[in-house]
Amino acid sequence: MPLPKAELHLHIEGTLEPELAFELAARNDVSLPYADTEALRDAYRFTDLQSFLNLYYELMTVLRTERDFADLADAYLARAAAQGVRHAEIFFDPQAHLARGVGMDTVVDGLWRALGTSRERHGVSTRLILCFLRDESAESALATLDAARPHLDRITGVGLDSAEVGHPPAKFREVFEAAAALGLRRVAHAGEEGPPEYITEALDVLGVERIDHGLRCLEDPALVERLARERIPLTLCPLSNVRLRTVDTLADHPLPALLDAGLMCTLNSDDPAYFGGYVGDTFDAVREVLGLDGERLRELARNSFLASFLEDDEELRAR
Ligand code: ES4
Ligand code: ZN
Repeated sequence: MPLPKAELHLHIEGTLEPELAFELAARNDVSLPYADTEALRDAYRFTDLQSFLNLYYELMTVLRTERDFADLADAYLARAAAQGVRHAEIFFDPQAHLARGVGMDTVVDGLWRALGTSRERHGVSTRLILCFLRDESAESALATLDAARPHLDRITGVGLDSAEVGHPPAKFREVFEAAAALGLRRVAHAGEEGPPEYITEALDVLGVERIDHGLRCLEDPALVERLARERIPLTLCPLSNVRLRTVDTLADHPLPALLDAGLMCTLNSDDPAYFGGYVGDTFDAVREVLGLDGERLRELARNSFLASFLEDDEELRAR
């Protein structure tokens, strides 16, 4: 039996497996510039975040209908459940779809078809987190939040993702303020490729409750101390860091140092279809390669529930 856990850093578009991508391409008459799933998998050799994002945005063009989004999310939830996930807080990137003429209704209604039945079908409770693309404008983020207004009963929070360097959190002050005023929870990717200052800015300017990645905090001891003191959760994604060359190998991953520093760490899969594993695979890999013992692994699993947006009683039932 895998450890029961929550997944807090998961881009639903990043769960698009090659087989489903080709199936949806055929269903929607979209042509992909790859001969077959093997040729596509061959393209999964990334040098940095941007090289991955290029493929991520290209492949998601096969997602066109409500049914596509429902199939995508359902496939993820089934896989996650099999690896012990009891609760998933799921990112989605509406701007990437709106830009292709796929409406907010299609995206949210489609995802909700799967999320709304996930508890019964997979035993996994869910939350939806709308991410703004930080390499798009602040105005576009505001327009996206506006477009999401009819769906806010199904959206728990907002996040910030895509190409980090050159797009500091402060660029999105206004939209995060608006989101907070609407009662939305806030998270942001920071310190993945960007500097430690972006982590501080995400906390102080955007008011985020968790930091997605946050690896580069280690370059600033005072920041590490603050994150530990304030129990700010980091949603770490070790397999992602290896594939995007943020760390050389998994054996070099600073997870042990982050835990030793007293940080509230969680383990997550980020874009599992692209990075070689789901969250259970991530737990297995850090156990094998980094030699984390059972106590440390249980601490990581427990942190995932504590850092989640579940309310107390619901949290206990999910465990
Ligand atoms: C992402 Cl790994 C990562 N970093 C930033 N933005 C993203 N969107 C999807 N995956
Ligand atoms: Zn991410």
